[in-house]
Amino acid sequence: MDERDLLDEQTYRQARVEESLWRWAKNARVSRKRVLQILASAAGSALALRTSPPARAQQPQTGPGFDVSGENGDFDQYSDWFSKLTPDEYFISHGHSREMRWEKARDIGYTVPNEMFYLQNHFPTPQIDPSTYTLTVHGDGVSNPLTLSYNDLLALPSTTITRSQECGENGRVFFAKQFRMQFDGTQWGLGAIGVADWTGVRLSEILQRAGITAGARDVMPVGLDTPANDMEHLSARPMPVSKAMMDDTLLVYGMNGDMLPADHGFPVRAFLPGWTGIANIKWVGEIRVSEQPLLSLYNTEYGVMIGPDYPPTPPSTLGEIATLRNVKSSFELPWNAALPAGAVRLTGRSWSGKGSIAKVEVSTDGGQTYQQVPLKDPNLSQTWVRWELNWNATPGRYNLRARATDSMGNVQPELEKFNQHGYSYGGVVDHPVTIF
Ligand SMILES: Nc1nc2c(c(=O)[nH]1)N[C@H]1C(S)=C(S)[C@@H](COP(=O)(O)O)O[C@H]1N2
Ligand SMILES: [Mo]
Repeated sequence: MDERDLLDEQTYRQARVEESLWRWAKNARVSRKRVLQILASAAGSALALRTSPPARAQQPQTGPGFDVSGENGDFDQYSDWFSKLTPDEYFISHGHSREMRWEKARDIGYTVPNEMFYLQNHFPTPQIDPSTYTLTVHGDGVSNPLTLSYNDLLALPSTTITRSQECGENGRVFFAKQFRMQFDGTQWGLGAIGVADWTGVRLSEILQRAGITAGARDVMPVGLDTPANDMEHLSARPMPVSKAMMDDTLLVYGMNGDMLPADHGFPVRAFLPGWTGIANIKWVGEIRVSEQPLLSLYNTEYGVMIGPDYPPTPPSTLGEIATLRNVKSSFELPWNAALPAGAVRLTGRSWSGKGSIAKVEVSTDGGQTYQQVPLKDPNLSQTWVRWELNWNATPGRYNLRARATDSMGNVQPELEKFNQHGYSYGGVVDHPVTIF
């Protein structure tokens, strides 16, 4: 491919996809001839890469056979991955990740306290000494490469924003439910989300000081957690310069008024409002800036929506890079909650990576009827909103549903579209409740 072609956004994305396809083919021992066939056929690419046929017409399964309350397995090997305590009272453990228990959100305000905030690590939390820590900014996209200490960062102008952060895998277990097949990876319910006040330096401030060039295309924060012998899993994910230069794209060192906790990226993490969790690289020690497209595992093989409903860009693609998050809702109740009959105050939250929330409708009869519920303040863009409904509940088993619409008009669908990794389940969820 001619290098100049990469200046076109579509070609640029295509180049990433092709690289990723070749890698996939190597791992899966697919012949070169077959890869070329796939690349030659846009429609074929989606089919060839689909590991199992999705049952698209299937209705969601209800009943006791399905549970989001945890995984089976021995997670002892992960017992000291994290620095903070992750008591069962606050978290559902999935080994190298910890999901917030939604019922605990009922007791908190708009933000999630640091000790309750969900966790997702690919490697154990590194312990970094702030007195020797440095951040380097380098690459052919800067004319004045920089090395900054922790104190240098703290001395720069600071900004605080309140925004949600959510893992792209949030809700994965509902794909298993809808499609009745196993989706690999952490079987998250809806608790891989949190809202915090994030304090830090604008990334644009640092890039300007580093003399970002007019031709710079991509900016890639790199995490210090990657083991030296495993560069394949480099904790990094590029963003286009347009996102890096936005006013609310930050290098964060404070969370909810405290120092950023070790598990959440101390001393410094990237924070990209609205974008999928992996974009918020923790423990950033290096920022690469390039006039060429940058690639990482997390914008080629992972972090990519692969499926027949994510149209390939001709001549082919693996799929669509997950960036902005979709609309979701959760009740602040345990899964399979049991509540006494009478006046029940149902509470919950809805959120979107694309805007604020315009409307929430709740059903107590499994979706036969919905009623609109009042939204509480605040209702910040790319954050979440709280809502509640007083329900006069009589004994029986119920499926509660909440369906949100964001300010851009995106509505939660009844069923979600298939994607191979099971990212971004945005469909309306049946929350089982027993009234006794
Ligand atoms: N360096 C580094 N950054 C990372 C990760 C990681 O494993 N290493 N995990 C990512 C993922 S998948 C998510 S969802 C968020 C989780 O952030 P939290 O643990 O602070 O909630 O961090 C992202 N940043
Ligand atoms: Mo994630």
